[in-house]
Amino acid sequence: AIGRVAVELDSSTGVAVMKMENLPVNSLSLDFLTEFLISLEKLENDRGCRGVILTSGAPKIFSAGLDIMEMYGKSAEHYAEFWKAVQEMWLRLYQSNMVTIAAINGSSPAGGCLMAMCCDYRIMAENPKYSIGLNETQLGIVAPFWFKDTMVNTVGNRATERSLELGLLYSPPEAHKIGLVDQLVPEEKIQSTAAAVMSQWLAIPDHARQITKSMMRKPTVDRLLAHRESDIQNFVSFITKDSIQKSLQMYMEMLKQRRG
Ligand code: CO8
Repeated sequence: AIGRVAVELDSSTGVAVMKMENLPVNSLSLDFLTEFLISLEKLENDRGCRGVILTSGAPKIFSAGLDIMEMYGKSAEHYAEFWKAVQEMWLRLYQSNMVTIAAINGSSPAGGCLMAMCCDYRIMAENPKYSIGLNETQLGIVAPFWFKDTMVNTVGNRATERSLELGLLYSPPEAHKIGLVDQLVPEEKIQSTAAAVMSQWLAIPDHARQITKSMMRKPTVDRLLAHRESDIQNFVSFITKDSIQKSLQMYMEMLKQRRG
């Protein structure tokens, strides 16, 4: 471990807290995704672990989503490798046998929102400065079909259509209203609430819950598995376009200028 994901497993409860610590904003770089996957896999294979609370150690940010620098000015081979890791993260998290709860203690755009949506339950801190959503179109890029599917499974077709076309980032009350998050709590209560919700979920026999989860999610997973290679090719050919590279560059500049 390189130290970008801090894992603490409480062996008396069987609950692990996975804290993302890829400072400053928990962007999902290739290195970070690799470490995240190793940590998740370890817990998945640990019979003593039944539930994971996913949260952030970065102040005010849950995750800034995919690392834009991984999608800018690199080789086609690099883009393909990066995209494969993003797919893998989604596949593992969305299908985890463990109970997964997102304790969203900061902003969560794009890939950050995707990670949260992969969990079984979402609790968000009710800080009005935080926002969550799939804002890809605002960057001039398009969320892939399996991001879209994950959102449809979370909030339904109409809310997803509007969200995705406009690239909406929701405040906590708005996110709660459309069902993008399940519960809002004051920031200082987020970890204790996650632990309490976890114990409710763990009261259900694992086996029955796991089969049910798989029944709900497998068709969505199978759709990516059937098109995994073409999805990588699509990403590479899209992201290497001059116009898309230009959009990303302008977006990065806008992020920098917005500061201060
Ligand atoms: N990737 C790389 N670097 C980032 C990212 C990111 N996603 N987000 C922020 N940073 C950098 C900033 O550029 C800045 O760098 P520097 O210090 O060198 O100037 C540093 O992190 C800190 O950022 P801010 O100063 O902006 O910090 P704030 O606390 O003011 O704001 C936010 C934090 C809210 C996270 C803000 O930075 C933000 O909105 N970031 C962009 C988030 C975003 O739009 N992410 C989308 C990524 S795309 C994605 O996840 C899905 C892509 C789907 C694939 C598409 C197929 C083609």
